[in-house]
Amino acid sequence: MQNDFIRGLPKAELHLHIEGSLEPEQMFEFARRNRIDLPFKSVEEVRAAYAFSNLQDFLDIYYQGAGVLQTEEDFRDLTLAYFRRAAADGTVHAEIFFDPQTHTERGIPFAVAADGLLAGMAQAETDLGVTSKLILSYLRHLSEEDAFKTLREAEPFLDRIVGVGLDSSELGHPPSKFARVYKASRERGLKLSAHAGEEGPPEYVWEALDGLAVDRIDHGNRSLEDPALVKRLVADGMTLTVCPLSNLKLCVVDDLANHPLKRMLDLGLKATINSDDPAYFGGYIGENWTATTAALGLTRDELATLARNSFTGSFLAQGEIASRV
Ligand code: ES4
Ligand code: ZN
Repeated sequence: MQNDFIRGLPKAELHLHIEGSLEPEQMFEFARRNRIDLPFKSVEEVRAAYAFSNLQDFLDIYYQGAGVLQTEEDFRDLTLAYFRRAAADGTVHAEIFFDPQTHTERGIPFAVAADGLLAGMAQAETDLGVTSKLILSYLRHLSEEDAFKTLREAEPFLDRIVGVGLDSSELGHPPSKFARVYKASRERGLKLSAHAGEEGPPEYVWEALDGLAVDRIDHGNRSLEDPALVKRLVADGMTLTVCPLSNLKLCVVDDLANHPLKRMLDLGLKATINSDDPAYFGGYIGENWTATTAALGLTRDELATLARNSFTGSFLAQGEIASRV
C-alpha cells in the first residue's frame, strides 16, 4: 500500500506557515482563554468559511484567525500541536515560517511569538524527535521599510532563525520590491527563500533568482510557462517547495490530477511536497503526499526522490543532511 510506504518514508517539511496550522478547535480554545470574541458560533461554521477562490480570499481569513494568538504559551501550544501531526505522518524535520508582522502590527511583541515558537520546537525535538528550523517571513503587501524594521526586531534571535521568506499577496508585490532587505538579510548570515510563481508570473521567479539570490523558491508552479526559466532552475538545482492541496484550495490548479508536480519531476526540477497552511487547506504533509500520489500515480522511485529532495533542499548543514538521506 503506497500510503503505508509514504508514512514510513522519513520526510522533511520545508513549506509550512505555523499560523496556518491553527485548527478551528484551537482557535476557539485560544479565543476563550484570551477573552476574544470570534465572529463564528461553531467549529462547523469556521470550516464552512474555508471556501476560497484565490490567495487573497484565504489571506483575509488567515490573518483574522491569527488574532487569537496572544501569549507565548499560545505560540508554543500551536507549534507543538503541529509537530504532533507532522510526526504522525513520518516527518522527521520541519522548517517552519512565521509572519512576525502579523503579530507586531497588532501589538504582540516579536519576542512573544519567537520565544513561544522556539519553546514549542525545542519540546517537539525532545518529545517527538523531530528537528526543526525557524524562518521569518516578510509580508510583501507591506513596505520594504517595514521589512527592515522586522529584521531589526529579529536581531536578538538571529542565532535561532535560519532564514527569511516572503509571503502574502503576490500579485502587484514583485520580489524586486525587497531586493535591499534581502541583501541585508544575506549579510546577516540568513538563508533566503521567497514565494514566487504561485499566482504571480514567471518574471517574479526570475526576480527571486536574479534580484534576491534566493536559495529556495516557495511554490514556483508558474515557472513551467517559461522553458528558459525551467532550464535555469534545473541547472541551479533549485529546490521548489510545492504545496498540492494548497494549490487545489486556492484554485491555482482545478484538479489534483492536473497538478504539475509530476511534470516538474519529469523536467528534472527539484520539487518537494509540503502542506503550506494545513488547517485551512484540508491536510497535513501526509495527506498532501497520499492525495498527490493517488491523483498523479507517483511511483516509489518518484516518492523516494521527493523524500531525498526534502532533505537536500533543506537548510540543514551538509553534515546533518548526509546522515539523514
Ligand atoms: C500563504 Cl499559500 C500562501 N501564499 C502566500 N502567503 C501565504 N501566507 C500564508 N500562506
Ligand atoms: Zn506558503
